[in-house]
Amino acid sequence: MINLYFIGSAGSGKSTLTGAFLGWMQRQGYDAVTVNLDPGIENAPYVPDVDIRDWIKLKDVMEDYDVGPNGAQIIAADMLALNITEMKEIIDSFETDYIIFDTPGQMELFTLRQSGKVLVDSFGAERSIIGYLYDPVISKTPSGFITLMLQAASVQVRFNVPFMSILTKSDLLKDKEREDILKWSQDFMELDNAIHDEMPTLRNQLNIEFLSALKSFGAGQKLLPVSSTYGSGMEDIYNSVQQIYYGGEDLSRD
Ligand SMILES: Nc1nc2c(ncn2[C@@H]2O[C@H](COP(=O)(O)OP(=O)(O)OP(=O)(O)O)[C@@H](O)[C@H]2O)c(=O)[nH]1
Ligand SMILES: [Mg+2]
Repeated sequence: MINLYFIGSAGSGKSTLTGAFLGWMQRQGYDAVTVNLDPGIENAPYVPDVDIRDWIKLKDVMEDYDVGPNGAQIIAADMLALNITEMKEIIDSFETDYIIFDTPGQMELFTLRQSGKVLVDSFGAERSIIGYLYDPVISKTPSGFITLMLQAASVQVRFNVPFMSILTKSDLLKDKEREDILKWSQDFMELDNAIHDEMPTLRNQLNIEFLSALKSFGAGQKLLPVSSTYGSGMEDIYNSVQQIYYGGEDLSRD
C-alpha cells in the first residue's frame, strides 16, 4: 500500500488532482482510496472515502474558540494530530493499493505544524511519497519558479520521504511557457541565465552554485506536467510512484 500526498501552495490544484488521479486509477482498473485532510475544503471535486471533516468542522472550531477562519485553520491543523489513531484504523480497514491524500489549502498548515509530520510518520513514512505541486502561474517567471523550488526543498527536508515534482494545470500554459519551465527544471544553466535576465541585481546571491545545491534535494528532478482538466500526465504520476517503490512493476488490475 502506498500513501501518496499531494502538497502545494494554495490553489495549486491539490484537490482537483486528487479527483483526477483517482478517476484515472479507477479507469485503469486499479484500486485507490482518497483521504481529505483539509477541514476547510468546499465543493470537493471528489467524494473522499475518509474525511477530516467527520472529526473537525471549521465552523465548530470558530465557535468553540471564538476565532476567525484563519485562526480556526491553525487550531484545526493542530487538532489533526488528535484524530490520527482513529483515522488510521479506518484507513487500514480498506484493502487497496493506493491511498491518495489531499492536504490543506494553506500548505504551511501541513508542512510546518507538527501534526502533518506526525501524521505522515504514523501512517508509514516508509511507504509514502510526496507529490509536490508547482503552480503554473507562479512557475512562469524564473523568480517564481526558484521560490517554488526552495519550498519543495523545505518540504523534502521536513518529511524526508521520496518526492516527485508535478507541474499542475499545464493546459493553462502556452507551449513556450511550458517548455521554458521544463527546461529550467532540468538545466540549471538555463535557469541561471533566465534569473539574471529577470533580476540582474541578484547575480551575486542567486548564482549557479546556489541553484546547483538545490539539485541535491531533488528540486531539480524532472517536472511532470499534468492537466487535471484534460486528464493528461496521470500515467506519468503512476509510473513515477511505481518506479520509486516497485522498480517500475505494474500493479495487478481488477
Ligand atoms: N485549467 C485548469 N484548471 C485547474 C486544473 N486543476 C485545477 N484547476 C482549477 O484551479 C483551482 C484550484 O484548484 P484546487 O484543486 O481547488 O486547488 P487546491 O490546491 O486544492 O486549492 P486549496 O485547497 O483551496 O488551496 C480551481 O478553480 C480548479 O478548477 C487544471 O488541470 N487545469
Ligand atoms: Mg484543496
